[in-house]
Amino acid sequence: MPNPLFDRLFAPHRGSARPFLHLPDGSTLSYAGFLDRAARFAAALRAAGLGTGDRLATQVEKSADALAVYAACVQAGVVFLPLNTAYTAAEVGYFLADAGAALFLCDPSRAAELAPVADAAGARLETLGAAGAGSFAERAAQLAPWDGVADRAGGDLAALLYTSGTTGRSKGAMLSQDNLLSNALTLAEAWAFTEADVLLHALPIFHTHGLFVATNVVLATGGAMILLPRFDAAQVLRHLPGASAMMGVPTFYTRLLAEPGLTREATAHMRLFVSGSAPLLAETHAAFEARTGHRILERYGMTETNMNTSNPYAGERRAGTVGLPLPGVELRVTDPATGAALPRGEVGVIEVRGPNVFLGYWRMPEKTAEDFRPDGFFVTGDLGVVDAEGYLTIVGRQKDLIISGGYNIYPREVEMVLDAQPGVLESAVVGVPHPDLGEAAVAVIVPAPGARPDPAALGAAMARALARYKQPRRIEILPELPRNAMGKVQKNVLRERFRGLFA
Ligand code: MLC
Ligand code: AMP
Repeated sequence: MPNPLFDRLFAPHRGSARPFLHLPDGSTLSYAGFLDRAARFAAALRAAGLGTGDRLATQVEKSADALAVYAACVQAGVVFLPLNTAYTAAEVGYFLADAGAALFLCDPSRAAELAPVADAAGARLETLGAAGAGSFAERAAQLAPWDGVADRAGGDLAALLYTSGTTGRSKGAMLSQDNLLSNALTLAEAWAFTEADVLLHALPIFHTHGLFVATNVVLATGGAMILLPRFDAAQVLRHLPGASAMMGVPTFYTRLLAEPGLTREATAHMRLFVSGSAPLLAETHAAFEARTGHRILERYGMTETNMNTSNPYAGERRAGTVGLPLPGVELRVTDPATGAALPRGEVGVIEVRGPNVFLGYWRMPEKTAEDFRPDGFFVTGDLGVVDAEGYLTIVGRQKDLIISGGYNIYPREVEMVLDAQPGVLESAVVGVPHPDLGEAAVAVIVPAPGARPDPAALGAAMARALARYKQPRRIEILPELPRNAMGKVQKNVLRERFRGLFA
């Protein structure tokens, strides 16, 4: 039975003794071993009653098993929904309910805390820990590997990745098999990946970058990955000699530059460094080249669209730009007011169309309709300009969004938590430059008349509601927020005022 994603990315490796994952404990998992693990998980999914189109949510630590669950979902036709390990129980509860997840896998250490939210959402809870621990892994170990493959079409849903909305409510981006497969094949070719590659993988695997860009490109070409639990500059440097390529967010590169061990010799055997998910400063690009001789290849993507543009592998990599549209991706820049296409050289909203662009937002037809043009172009909300040679530069964002260390923070979501606290009249959350994270969130609070909000209480309220990375690094108190004639909060004024906070 056809299942394009499984048939192309996974099935060709069946029985292969080639290495797929080099793990932190020094062991190596072959493709055959990985697929056996996945097939046992697929059997466990089926035994739990999950079938094609059902949703499986995971909030688990990065591991070979966590990746094998992704493979199992593809094999069994189950929609994969990975969640950031930093999400609080309150955040997780929303995703489970909104997605209608049938099964939720969490780390054994958080089972007690998360059981009530899984229960409330009607999701069955199982656990998955490191190295075969957890009820789901134990159950799978008892089962024979499933040797079937679910029947899926290219247009069928493969994954649901949540991305926050400007209204504060997260939206599930529906990614089809074709969305993921087309992008994996395009990137593998554009970046010249082969089975000889070893990718140093230090990104989280619950977002597009680490999950689809990194993992699918390797699966498509049969190379291997050094799977590190998280980014740690010293650890990355230790593992570089065994790698040929690395993908990271800009913070990876600024942190590596702070290490004296980052030298031309240490990176001599590397053939490619890729950056994305947030703007890479031209000075970081230049500093990295001066130290290592490597010109970082910057690309631009989004959860909803996978990767859209990339600097060329063989041609000129222009610092400060995100390169050219990838093959098969159409890109235009339009007037934010009229939607009319703009000529090269003019700044406008970036719109994209192609096999990489998602199906729409889960159970939000109005929101989906709002973000697509009638001719099928998706409005990214990023502002950009295309130069005479076709290179795209991202100059800003139309959407109110902070990108901190490659994670998105939607100010509205944080403001809603702050506004609900006693003594807070209103709040505004803005992103200001941060040397390590690119941008960091700052909350500006206006106290209610006569009130003196307690910063510790505000911090505690945010810790209950929001993942740590979303919690503002600073809370500033002002008597009022700057507003324009229409009464709209002038966030640019606040950004200017606090731009030196972390300098
Ligand atoms: C961690 N913290 C963050 C943070 N990451 N705060 C703000 N922004 C972040 N990105 C919190 C921690 O919880 C901790 O809290 C404190 O900040 C300091 O942590 P740290 O030890 O310095 O952080 P670290 O664990 O090293 O993580 C930093 C990081 C990580 C940059 C390595 O955030 C990371 O791996 N980012 C990659 C994100 C990513 O993959 N994005 C791709 C999205 S897909 P405390 O309690 O100690 O104060 C996408 C599409 C595309 O965007 O185009 O790719
Ligand atoms: P996410 O919603 O997490 O997928 O984040 C997608 C957003 O990250 C995009 O809409 C851009 O704003 C931003 N982004 C991704 N890659 C780049 C890049 N290379 N330069 C600047 N911004 C980027």
